[in-house]
Amino acid sequence: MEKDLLNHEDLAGDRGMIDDIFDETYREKEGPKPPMRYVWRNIILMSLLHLGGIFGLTLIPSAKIQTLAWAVLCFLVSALGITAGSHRLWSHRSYKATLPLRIFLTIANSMAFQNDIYEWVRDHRVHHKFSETDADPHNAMRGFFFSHIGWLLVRKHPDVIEKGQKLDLSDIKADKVVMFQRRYYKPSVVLLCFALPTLVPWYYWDESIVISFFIPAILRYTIGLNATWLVNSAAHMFGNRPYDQNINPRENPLVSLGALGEGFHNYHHTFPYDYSTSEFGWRFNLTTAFIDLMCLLGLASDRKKVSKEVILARKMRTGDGSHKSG
Ligand code: ST9
Ligand code: ZN
Ligand code: ZN
Repeated sequence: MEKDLLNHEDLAGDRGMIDDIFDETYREKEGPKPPMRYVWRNIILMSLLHLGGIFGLTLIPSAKIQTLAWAVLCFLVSALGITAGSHRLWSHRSYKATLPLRIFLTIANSMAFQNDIYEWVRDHRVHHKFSETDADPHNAMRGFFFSHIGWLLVRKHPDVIEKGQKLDLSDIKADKVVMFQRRYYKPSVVLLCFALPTLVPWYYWDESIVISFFIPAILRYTIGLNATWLVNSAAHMFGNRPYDQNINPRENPLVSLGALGEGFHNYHHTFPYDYSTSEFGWRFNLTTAFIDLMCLLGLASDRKKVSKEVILARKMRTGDGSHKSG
């Protein structure tokens, strides 16, 4: 059953938290900003990963077709671990998932290696609540590079930590699957993000170990990261704002295509509790199709959806008018 939500009390009751809703009262501290502190370990590892990804690209013509198909499958599964998992389920509580589905999404999430679900959710809720301020971990006001990858290469702004500590994460702490993943995160990543994608082509169809490592593991991981980061960078800068022209996040169909439906970012920041992150159903939105399939199979339920009337009223009130012509 779809559920239409109108006010914050409904939301708090229904989802168990409202800490992904923008806090209009927050003001950045005045005075000089703290200096950036580089984290050289991350700078070196991210550079090596991207060089490895480029090397993986050059190997594509020599790879077996099964290996390429396997890399695509690994991409899709790991991407769903982020989009349907840490994003729409755990950060926004936009639908409910049964234990078997939560276990699958957690495995997929470790394959995506984007920090454990607990940390991802904590950073993502402060991103929505204090969007485009010092308390936003990937504050897009600091430019494309910072919001894309730079924020992972420096120490966090103290306000991210200060505001993040006040978030309600009780729902996440109560999820035993999430806390189990946090406890065993490192071995789960070694196994699921690197070992499994490498060993399957090498063992089952005699792919060379170099190609097995650099395409389904390294290149697939690098593309997954960049597709995700584009939501924070490109979808905060390029595109229309049909729902709220007073905020920076934009509608970016190209980003949606690469990120399985996560580029409808003006809609998403306006209605973060909508399980579909868009008003257009399955269009450019494999994640919505996946969640709908899970509901059909009885593995998910309680999809939250904003009604057409509420969307239209909001467009008229705060939109940039870009949907009227189209
Ligand atoms: C990665 C994540 O890539 C990507 C997330 C993107 C989000 C996108 C969202 C868009 C929508 C969805 C789109 C999905 C599309 C998917 C498409 C897929 C195809 N609140 O962090 P530390 C405290 S990860 C409260 O070390 P530093 C806390 O006590 C890539 N407290 O801060 C913490 O300790 P603990 C792989 C907070 O020292 C302590 O501070 N991973 C918060 O400043 C220290 O935390 C990496 O590369 C908070 N928000 O270091 C690792 N934050 O955790 C990168 C912190 O024990 N990370 N605290 O509770 C790091 O190395 C570090 O975090 C750092 C900052 C160097 C960046
Ligand atoms: Zn979100
Ligand atoms: Zn955003």
